[in-house]
Amino acid sequence: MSTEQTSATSGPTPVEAFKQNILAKLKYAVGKDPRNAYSHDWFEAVALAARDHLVDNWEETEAQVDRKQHKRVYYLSLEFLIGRLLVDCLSNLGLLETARAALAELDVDLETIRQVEPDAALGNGGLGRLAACFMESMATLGLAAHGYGIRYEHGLFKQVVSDGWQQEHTETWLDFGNPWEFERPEVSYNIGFGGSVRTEDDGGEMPRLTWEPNETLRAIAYDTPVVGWRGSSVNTLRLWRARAMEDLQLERFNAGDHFGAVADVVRAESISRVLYPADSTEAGQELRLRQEYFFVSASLQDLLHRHMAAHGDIRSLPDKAAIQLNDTHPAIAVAELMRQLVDVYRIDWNEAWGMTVATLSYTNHTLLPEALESWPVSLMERLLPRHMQIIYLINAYHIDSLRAQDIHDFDLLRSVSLIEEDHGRRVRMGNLAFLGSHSINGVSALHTDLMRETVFRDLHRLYPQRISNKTNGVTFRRWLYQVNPLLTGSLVDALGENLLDAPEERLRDLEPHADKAGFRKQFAAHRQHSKRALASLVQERLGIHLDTEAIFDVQVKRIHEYKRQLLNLLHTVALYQAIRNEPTTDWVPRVKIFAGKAAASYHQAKLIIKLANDIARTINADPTVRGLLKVVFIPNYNVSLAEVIIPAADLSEQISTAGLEASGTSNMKFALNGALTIGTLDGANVEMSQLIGAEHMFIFGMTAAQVEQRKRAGELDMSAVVAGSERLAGALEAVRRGVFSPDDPQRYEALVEQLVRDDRFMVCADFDAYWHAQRRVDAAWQKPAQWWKSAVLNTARAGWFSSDRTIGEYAVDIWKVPTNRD
Ligand code: 26Q
Repeated sequence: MSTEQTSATSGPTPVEAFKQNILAKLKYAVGKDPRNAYSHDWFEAVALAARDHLVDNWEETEAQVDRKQHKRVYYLSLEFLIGRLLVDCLSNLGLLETARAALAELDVDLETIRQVEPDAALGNGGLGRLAACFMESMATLGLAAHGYGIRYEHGLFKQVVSDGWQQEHTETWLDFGNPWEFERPEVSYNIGFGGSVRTEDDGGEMPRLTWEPNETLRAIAYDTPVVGWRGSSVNTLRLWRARAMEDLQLERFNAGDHFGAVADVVRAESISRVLYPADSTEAGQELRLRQEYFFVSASLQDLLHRHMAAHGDIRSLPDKAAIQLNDTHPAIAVAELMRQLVDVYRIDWNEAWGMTVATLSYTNHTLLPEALESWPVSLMERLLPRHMQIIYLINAYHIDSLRAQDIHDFDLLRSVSLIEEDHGRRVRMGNLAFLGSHSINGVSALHTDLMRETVFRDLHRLYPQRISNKTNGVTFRRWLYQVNPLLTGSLVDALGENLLDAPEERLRDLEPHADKAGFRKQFAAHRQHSKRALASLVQERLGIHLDTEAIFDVQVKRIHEYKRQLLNLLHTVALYQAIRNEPTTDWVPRVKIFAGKAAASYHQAKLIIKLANDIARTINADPTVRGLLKVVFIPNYNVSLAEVIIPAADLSEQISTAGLEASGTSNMKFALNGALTIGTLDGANVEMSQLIGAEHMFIFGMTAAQVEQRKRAGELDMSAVVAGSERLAGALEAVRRGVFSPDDPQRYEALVEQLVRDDRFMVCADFDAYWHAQRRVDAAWQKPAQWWKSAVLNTARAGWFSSDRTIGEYAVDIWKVPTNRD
């Protein structure tokens, strides 16, 4: 790509200047000499040198928003799954080739030092990665946006696979420091917990209520710059770290209580110690609620402070700030903003409520009932007594207003209440976020429709204007330009350099190239290149050789029953048996690639990982299928591994039970890089099939409506289905009998039993349809002209799935802010 900065008319060349800056950083900031510098020292020096190039624009971006008094956007998220930043930063600044050349002159390979940067894994999966893509798109579109979250000392656990079982190891991304962050000790707020509420008659209309917490800690800001494409605007991701008010209780220490003297410190600082796992069974943990309130309170105090400094009038908040809640995780913001406005700024309740609703908006990411957050009233009362009062009051006013509108239906009132009465009294965070927001959105068309019909059916009837759809997207800078520079080069050659500035529109111009044999050949050659890179990673890490001429059939994502890795594994087993039974058939060589983490306490998911590894070991050791089928489970799936795997995929597995995957975002990344999708009509797959064309994908299986119908009818026993499908029966039987687990033949008995007797995720129900879709894949692969035409068209038609398009929609419909494209 030739997006480099041109040299000035005099002075050193950009490469020379960058090189000198790297050397200066290495010496004066890292304290190393080139002769004894490790890769990590070089990484740090380059990161610091790159950082210098964004600081001016960072200041300028902030100054301009201040000057023009723009409305600001605040994205509140407990997760930001950022990954590495070096190439992101260099590439958006147009410095990638400059840095590469400068390092080459120093005998250092950019690719090597790129690999030593740790992944910032401050998220579990899709929701966290979406937040990271959104941050980049907001900077690219020139929005005055801040991200707010927690600076976890330990991100998502590191997955080690030992004897086929997942083990979790602590992740330590900060061990060698973090050159991207700026600690701001002067930006710090008090955060309270517990205590009581004091009522005080100050002669006004209403008594003054003051929360008097019995525990207070501090939130300290750490800022990371987020550079937009071409470096034009630079936004801030502000992450909070928890600190005790005092590092040491000296009196206790002097009295000899050395551990007791630091107990408060440990307790306070545990709040930002570790990312909470996406595991609903642990959802009731007090620490999680503390994390949620901690970062919400710090963020709201910070943004209110900024608002008052810029505008001096709290009442203009809804005109000057839009706050987006990423799922219900920050939903306590509804009560906290009310508390700030009513108790601190002394705004009257009704006006404060109007301001709160006008400022907040909420994105829902799941319909799974077990993943909907709710907190025991008793816990709320103990930890956040004033907020609990406020929630009761919001609820009371709401129910009153419904009664005033002559709505008395008891079931309806119960379903829209903020308090769940059935399973012990709990606060429903989804309902709180809904009532406290002027906009509620789903993340794909299907998911939004289902939201209207299921979780928020009654609230939607009361507020039919509030729910809208904002289909997810991904940033093309990372998921195309950075991960696939060769393909990007061909696209630029074909369509011109300015493709890079508006790919969501310009990619379509690629369509005619799908009919050109020469272009298809280039496209396929780039895929070969990426497949070789992945094959060498697998060889290095697992000692397994992959044939890069085979179809690379990839399913990488969190392990979850609804995502149906089991369906893919059963297909793998059935294919294995078919190849053995019909050796004369002209089988198409396949490599089945799996990766993904299971929540630590999700036993079924961990068993699925073990099964994948058992199947892989057995099949890879069987000489009868050698060359036709290989299976690998690559440990520790993370953003960096995704960057290697996605451009190397021929086939993208998006096979969730219809109605259960809210959107999916890897589906978009794969299609953008030209993989063909085998998938159900679920989440954003539906829109992909409309925009890309179902004839360029392999769609199969039950629809969401059919799944719903089956569940309602209670038809989950699949014995008859299994009896009617020889292939399915054969695969299940092999797993049940212990063919893949001779060391423990009963290991998968219960798992198979459940698939047959209680097929909640429609694995057996969809098996035959999936098998036949896979045979269509084989047939298509055998017609290369057709396959690569479809591949090119996938890339050409994926433009709409850019997060720039998504953010543009949020900006216009929800936040009411202009973008630099307007
Ligand atoms: C909740 C309570 C307590 C502890 C953890 C959690 C928790 C944490 C993370 C619940 C859910 C998550 C993550 C959800 C998630 O990643 N959802 C995915 O969001 C993507 C972006 O919208 C969608 O594409 C995926 O379909 C959706 O599964």
